[in-house]
Amino acid sequence: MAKEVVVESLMKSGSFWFPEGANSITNSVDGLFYFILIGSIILFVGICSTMAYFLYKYRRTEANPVATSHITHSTTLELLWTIIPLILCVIIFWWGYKDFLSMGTPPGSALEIRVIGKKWLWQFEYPKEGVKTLGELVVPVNRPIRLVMGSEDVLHSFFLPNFRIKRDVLPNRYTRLWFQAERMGNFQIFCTEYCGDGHSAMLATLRVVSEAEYQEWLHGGSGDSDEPLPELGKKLYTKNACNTCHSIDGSPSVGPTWKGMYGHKVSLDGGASVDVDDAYIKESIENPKAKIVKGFQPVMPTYAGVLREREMLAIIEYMKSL
Ligand code: HEC
Ligand SMILES: [Cu+2]
Repeated sequence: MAKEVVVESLMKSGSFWFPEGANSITNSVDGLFYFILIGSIILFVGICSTMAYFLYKYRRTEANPVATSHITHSTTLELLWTIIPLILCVIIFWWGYKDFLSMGTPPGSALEIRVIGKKWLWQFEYPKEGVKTLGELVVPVNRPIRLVMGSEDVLHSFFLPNFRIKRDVLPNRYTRLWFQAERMGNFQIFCTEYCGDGHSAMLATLRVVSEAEYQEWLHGGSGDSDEPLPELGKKLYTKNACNTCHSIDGSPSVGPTWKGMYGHKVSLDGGASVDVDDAYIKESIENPKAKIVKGFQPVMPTYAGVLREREMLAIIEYMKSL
C-alpha cells in the first residue's frame, strides 16, 4: 500500500550518478561533483600506475644490486607536488563556497511556503492565501521558492533529489531551503531521516506548473469538485497519507483498519464504546485525541483545517464503501 513514487523523476532520465536536475543550481553542484570525482580518478590511477612502474623498474637485480641512488632533495619536485594540489584545493573550496552561499541566500522576491513535517506526512501552507495541502507541493516554474520548515514531532529531513537540496526539519526551530525550478513536471520529495514506522511512506510530490496554472490552482480550490464522492475519497486516502496508518483490507497497521468500520460499534480506551457514524468519523479526523480506540496509541495527527468539507464527506463515503 505504498504511496505513489514519481519514478520517472528519479529513474527515467539523468545520468548514472544523478537523476535529472531541475534546479537553477544543479549544473554547478553536479559540475563540482564531477570535478572532484574525475580529478580523484585521474590522481588515483596516475599515482598507482607510477608506483607500480617504479617498483618494477627500480627493483633489485643481480645486474643492479643497489636499487637506486640515494636522492635526498629535489626542489622542483617539492614545488610541483605542493603547488598543484594547492591550486586544486583552492578551486574546490572556491567553487563549493560560492554554491554554498548562493544555496543559503534566497532572492528577496522569493515566494514563501511553509513546510510542516509530522509522522508521517508533509503538509504545505501558502501563508498569504491560507491554502493548505498534504503530500503535494505546487509551485510556479522559474520563480524562486523559499521553504520555511518545522516539525510537529520528531526529526525529519526534506529531500528533493532532482533539485540537489536536502535539509533537516526539526521540532524546535525553523530551517530553510530555497530553489528555483527550471522546468515543469512532477518530482519526488522524500523524508531522509528515519522517523518511525511510516518513515518510508513519508513521501510527497513537487508539482512544477506554469505561472497561469499555479494562479488557477491557488485560487480555484482542489479542482476535484465534480468527482463522485467515493472516488475522491479513495484518492484522498493516499494523498493525505491515511494509508500509512490505516489499511482498507483488514490487515493490522498503526491505526484501525477501515474495512467494515462504518456502522459498527468500536470500543474506546477506558471502556466506553461508540457507534462509527459520520459525526464520530469527523471528530476522529479533526480531533483524533478526543476518543482513542482501544488498543491503539494516540498518534494520529489532526487534519482540522486541512480537509475541505467536501473532502471530509468524500472520505466518509469511501469508508462506507469498504
Ligand atoms: C500516523 C498514523 C495515522 C494517520 C496518518 C492517520 N491516522 Fe487515523 N488513526 C490512527 C490511530 C493510531 C487511530 C486509533 C487511535 C485514535 O482513535 O486516535 C486512528 C483512528 C482513526 C479513526 C477512528 C477509527 C475507529 O476505528 O474508530 C478514523 C475515522 C481515522 N483515524 C481517520 C483517518 C483519516 C481520514 C486519515 C487521513 C486523512 C487518518 N486517519 C490518518 C493513526 C493515523
Ligand atoms: Cu520523517
